[in-house]
Amino acid sequence: MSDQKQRVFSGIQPSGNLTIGNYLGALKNWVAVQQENENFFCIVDLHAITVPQDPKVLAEKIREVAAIYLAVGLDPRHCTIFRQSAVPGHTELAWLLNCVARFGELSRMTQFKDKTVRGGSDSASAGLFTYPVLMAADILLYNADLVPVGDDQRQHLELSRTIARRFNHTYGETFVVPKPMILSAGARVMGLDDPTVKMSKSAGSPGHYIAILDEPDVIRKKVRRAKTDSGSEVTATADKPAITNLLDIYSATTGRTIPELEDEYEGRGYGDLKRDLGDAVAEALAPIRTRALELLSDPAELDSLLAAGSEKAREASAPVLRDARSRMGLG
Ligand code: AQP
Repeated sequence: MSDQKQRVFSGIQPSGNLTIGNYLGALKNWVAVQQENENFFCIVDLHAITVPQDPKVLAEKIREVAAIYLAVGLDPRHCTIFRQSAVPGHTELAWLLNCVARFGELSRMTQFKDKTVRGGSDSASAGLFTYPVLMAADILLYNADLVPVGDDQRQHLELSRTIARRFNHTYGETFVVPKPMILSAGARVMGLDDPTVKMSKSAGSPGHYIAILDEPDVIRKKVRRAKTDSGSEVTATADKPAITNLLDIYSATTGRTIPELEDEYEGRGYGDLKRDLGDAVAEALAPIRTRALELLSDPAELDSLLAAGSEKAREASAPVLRDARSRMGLG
């Protein structure tokens, strides 16, 4: 086996308050794999603007995401942390790949359908429609081997693989075909108020999500108010989507298995589960919150970290972009 490090790429949009879904589905796994790999962790601000953003809030959220990346334990010695929009190669490669991806493929993306259910697709931005191509460009630009994401990104990642293979087939071997890294626990955290929809940071009501930066008492209160199912047994079964979700959050937060937790709560009610889960989540997120707030008190330091990361990302991605251009006859 080669001892060469694998390349890892992933990112989060600065499009709201980062949630425990972003933490359990993505960030926690990034931290777990950072030492053995060469990592590029991006703040995907160009993805955020596919839906309307307040420019002032967006600028603040970019720093907030950088602070959270560091506060959860990403170490700049192992990870290049940077802003997508500071590396023009992302948009340039996205255009090249837009000419490789197919309209029909993009039309089948479920996230686009989900995000346009309310407003209708006619008024959605063209950027929201081509978002998965920009995501493919993000990943392929670094020749990433592994992409640690939550389950909701599975379809987009499959499209990135299709685009890479098609490009390689048409123009010659250029891109590494990336593999998803999706863990079982916490891969799809559902809304506290509605366990049939994925927990999302841009969801309107605060009762829907636990934010990574929520105060411990707010977290306990939100868990206490989370929707439950009929009955009283604490089991992860198909007829109990709300309790299954709470057990999944508990398992991913503490590392304990769901059967272990079911045993522990046998004969006890939902109230006990919620109290202990609220405490466990509050305890896990409290040090992250404290550290993130400390980091946010020095915005210049965060900006300089992001500037250094962007420089490294530009250097790492330039040869890949050059190769892709030249293969297409644009050398
Ligand atoms: N509920 C979730 N459970 C597990 N993982 C999740 N992720 C997001 N929500 C959950 C993972 O977090 C990473 C970053 O996601 P993103 O910011 O690129 O966009 P998203 O997947 O659309 O996340 P949100 O929170 O739902 O954002 P908005 O509301 O802005 O669209 C990804 O790895 C994702 O899988």
